[in-house]
Amino acid sequence: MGYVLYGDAGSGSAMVEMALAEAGQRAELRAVPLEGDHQLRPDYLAINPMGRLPTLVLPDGLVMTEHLAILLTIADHHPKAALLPASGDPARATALRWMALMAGEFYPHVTRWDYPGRFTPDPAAEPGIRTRAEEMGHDVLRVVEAHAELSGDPASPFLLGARFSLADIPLAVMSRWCGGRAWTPRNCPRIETLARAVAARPAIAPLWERHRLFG
Ligand SMILES: N[C@@H](CCC(=O)N[C@@H](CS)C(=O)NCC(=O)O)C(=O)O
Repeated sequence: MGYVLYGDAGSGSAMVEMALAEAGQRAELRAVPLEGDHQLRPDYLAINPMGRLPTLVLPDGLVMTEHLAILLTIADHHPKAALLPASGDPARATALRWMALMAGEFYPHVTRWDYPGRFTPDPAAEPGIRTRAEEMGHDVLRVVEAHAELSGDPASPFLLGARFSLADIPLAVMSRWCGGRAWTPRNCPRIETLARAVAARPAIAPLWERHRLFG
């Protein structure tokens, strides 16, 4: 048995597909359309009780949820691909810092943006929740733009300079969400350079296209 990935186009499962592709791995894809809330159906909740995408089933049958844990596990399982700096390397701490920020601070705003009705009983309040989620997501990107060591130079575009790491994938993908396709190029040129460099990587380019992350 190989990897089995539950996901949907343009969702968090795109990040997992990209990480696997960088490791030279493929997954059997199982569609869980967010349209129609298939992620909340009992058969999927039995696999991922949070009702979220992605879920990755490892070749040994272990079920993994939470994209950050999944990406770190992929890096552990494929050490030859060197998807993250080695334990003890300060560059690893930098990569983990930005991965954790995107997972812990940015992703919750995506839920508010996608499902504002979960956060208020008042339908009239939903547009305001969505607007604030978008603004707060953008604030997170502004922090990365200003404080990560991003050069903005296409020759050295990544969070670790010229060295690509798994940390670049969530930043690139999430920079397209919550209105980011239009906002990020105008406001975060260094992140935009990183996103374009990630999108151009040979292993990732076809996935970036299939998940329709530009335009
Ligand atoms: N903490 C989760 C969040 C995943 C998440 O929110 N995924 C979205 C799709 S990008 C989702 O499944 N939304 C459906 C819902 O919340 O019902 C992770 O990091 O993997």
